[in-house]
Amino acid sequence: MSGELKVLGACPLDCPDTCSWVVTVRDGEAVKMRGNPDHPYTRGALCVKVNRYLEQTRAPDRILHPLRRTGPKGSGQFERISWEEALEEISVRLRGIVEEHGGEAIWPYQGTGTLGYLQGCEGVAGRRFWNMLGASRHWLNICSAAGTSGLRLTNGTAGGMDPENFAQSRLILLWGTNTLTSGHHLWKFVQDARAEGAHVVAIDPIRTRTADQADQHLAIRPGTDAALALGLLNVVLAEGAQDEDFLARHTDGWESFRAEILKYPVETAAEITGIPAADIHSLGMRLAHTRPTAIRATMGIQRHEGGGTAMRTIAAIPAVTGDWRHPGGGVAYSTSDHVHVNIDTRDDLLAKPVRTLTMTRLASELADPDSVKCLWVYGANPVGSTSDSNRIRRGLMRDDLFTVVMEQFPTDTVDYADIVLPATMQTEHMDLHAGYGHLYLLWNEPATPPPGECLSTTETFRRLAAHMGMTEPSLFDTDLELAENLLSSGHSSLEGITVDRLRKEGWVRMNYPDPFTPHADGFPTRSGRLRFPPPGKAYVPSLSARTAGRGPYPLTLITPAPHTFLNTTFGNNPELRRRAKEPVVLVNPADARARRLSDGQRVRVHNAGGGFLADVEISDRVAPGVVASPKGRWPKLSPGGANPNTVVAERDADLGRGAVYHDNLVELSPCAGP
Ligand SMILES: Nc1nc2c(c(=O)[nH]1)N[C@H]1C(S)=C(S)[C@@H](COP(=O)(O)OP(=O)(O)OC[C@H]3O[C@@H](n4cnc5c(=O)[nH]c(N)nc54)[C@H](O)[C@@H]3O)O[C@H]1N2
Ligand SMILES: Nc1nc2c(c(=O)[nH]1)N[C@H]1C(S)=C(S)[C@@H](COP(=O)(O)OP(=O)(O)OC[C@H]3O[C@@H](n4cnc5c(=O)[nH]c(N)nc54)[C@H](O)[C@@H]3O)O[C@H]1N2
Ligand code: SF4
Ligand SMILES: [Mo]
Repeated sequence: MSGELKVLGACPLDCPDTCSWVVTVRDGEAVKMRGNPDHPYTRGALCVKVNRYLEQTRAPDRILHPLRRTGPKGSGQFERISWEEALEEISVRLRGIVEEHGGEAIWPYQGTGTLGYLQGCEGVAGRRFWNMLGASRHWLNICSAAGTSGLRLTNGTAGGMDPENFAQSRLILLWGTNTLTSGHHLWKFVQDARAEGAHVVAIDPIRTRTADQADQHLAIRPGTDAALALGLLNVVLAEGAQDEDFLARHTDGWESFRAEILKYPVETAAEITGIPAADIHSLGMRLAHTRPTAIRATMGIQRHEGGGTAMRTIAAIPAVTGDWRHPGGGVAYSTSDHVHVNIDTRDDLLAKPVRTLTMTRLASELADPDSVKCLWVYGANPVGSTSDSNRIRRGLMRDDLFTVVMEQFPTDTVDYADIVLPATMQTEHMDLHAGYGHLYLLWNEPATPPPGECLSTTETFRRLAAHMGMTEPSLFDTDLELAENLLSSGHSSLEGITVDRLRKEGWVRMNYPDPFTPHADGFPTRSGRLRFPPPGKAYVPSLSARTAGRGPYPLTLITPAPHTFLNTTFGNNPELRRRAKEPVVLVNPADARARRLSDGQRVRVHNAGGGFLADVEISDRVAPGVVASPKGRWPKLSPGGANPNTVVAERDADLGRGAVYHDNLVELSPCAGP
């Protein structure tokens, strides 16, 4: 093939912005990737990570062939085998496990490596095949489950504002979200609002790069957000600024919630949150008198024991102020619940109902030899990203466990695989995407053929089904058929959106009005009304909020999104690693002094679960008692071979069994080590 071609695609990563990209293909090779200038949310820019995507597709450590383990588990020693051999060995092992232990002993463990509806966790990838074997289901609670549950309890849906409408807001609360790192395309709309006079407040225990750019930063004590929400609403009530008409028409439980708010005067909220009462009062005054107010809350808030309730109570704010009436008012957490595609996993193929295994409970499930006999990992790197990773490693060492990993790169998880299957990257396979921070559907057309013997997830499962002699026709649906089926839900938001159109145009906005006021006339609950949190349930303090400062592990550790990696994706990219430098832990000067730690000194951050190494960065970006070290490092590329998930416990958040990545207690000890 000669000549130059432009191919439209979509960023597959777990990021709210789901960018539209344009790949230039010259003589069959992808030579350039750019943000699509025509896409209203992408606006021509990708990000520091994905600017290196093409480089990653050609990286020398890319896995290009099926592999079989030759060394001990964990050693990462493999030999190359053919697809035929891999499929045969897998078929024999899966059949044996199903016969001896039942299908539920198989755990298809799928992460957020791609959010594609075909190849990734949002859709059908593999599930029909797993249903034929009666494999366990998988509860992807690792990311946003607590907040989603909290919002659904309150609003009946987690889908709130269209982030583009932030341009019309006049008060913007960036609440537990590091926008400039974890989804920077919103910033343009924040700036548009600012140009019209909007006031921007960051509410975050860390003075992040986003907080630096905001008009005001409130350094909240971790895990106390619901108390702040109640304190702010207390001021709104004192001002008589509640929207009585909206409350009467569209909410349930207002009287008891009002009583709850009255228990949190600003002084009480100040004591709980560590934010000066004057600051809570002045923000409460702004909230009372500024319409529209937009709250951007993403996942940071809910990675805590009380995180589901925090989102639930924050979601009550725009119902009290009536902000949902106005374009530019409300809460934006995730737009996922606005996407009404038809996810047809064919559960009728299951011979009997099966159990659901919880993603963050991997360590405990693997510790029980009767629970899981086959772990099938795809789009995930649990040794790097899942809680309690030292125990996960111990489980993965089990001789009787059959571990298959479908991967692009030799991650720490791959090191424990019995069989590794080479996976395509986004420029090499077809997919359908929606964003969780905007209202567009995107099409990803492959730009090049896969390198080596890499196969897409869908193709791998088609081949495996054929190899195992399965004949159920839906197992062999092509990618285009799967995509057509996804768009066939009949929901009005998808009317007129076809695969053909998406392939031609690259992206299409779903049929929602612009501006979008999803709850101006009520909520998708059974009663049509918002449900305020019940009495006594409006604030659930997190572990750290209850116990920090006491015992052998007095410091609260936050492990937020890193600027240069996306979870552990890109954790092996040399240039991004160079920019990320050595792992650091932010420590307040007072805490450093108390431990006689100096700037740049290497310490072990540890608790009963384990520990990792990082260099101290003494900084007033964190308050006394709080330390922070970003997620996303590959353990084997980190000093000491460990990352923060060694100290993250398996505990659940209060709702949705969400993970508690920012709610762990640690101590810092000097370390002479590597
Ligand atoms: N300490 C701490 N840990 C966290 C968090 C935190 O805040 N703090 N956040 C959590 C969150 S929000 C999330 S979402 C999870 C994510 O955790 P995981 O879902 O495990 O995601 P990644 O670590 O990015 O690993 C994804 C892997 O999928 C691979 N991959 C990408 N595309 C494909 C594909 O098309 N096919 C196949 N087979 N593989 C593919 C990538 O190469 C990568 O190795 O991490 C969680 N971990
Ligand atoms: N560059 C980059 N972008 C990413 C990711 C990445 O790894 N790197 N990850 C992607 C994924 S999987 C997700 S889910 C999103 C997550 O992105 P975010 O939703 O931004 O999540 P986090 O980075 O976990 O936390 C955001 C902020 O919440 C703060 N925070 C922690 N605890 C509390 C608290 O108790 N109260 C308040 N108010 N704030 C708190 C943290 O300090 C942090 O600055 O980002 C996506 N985008
Ligand atoms: S990671 Fe996010 S900001 Fe970067 S290209 Fe992908 S969708 Fe866009
Ligand atoms: Mo996530």
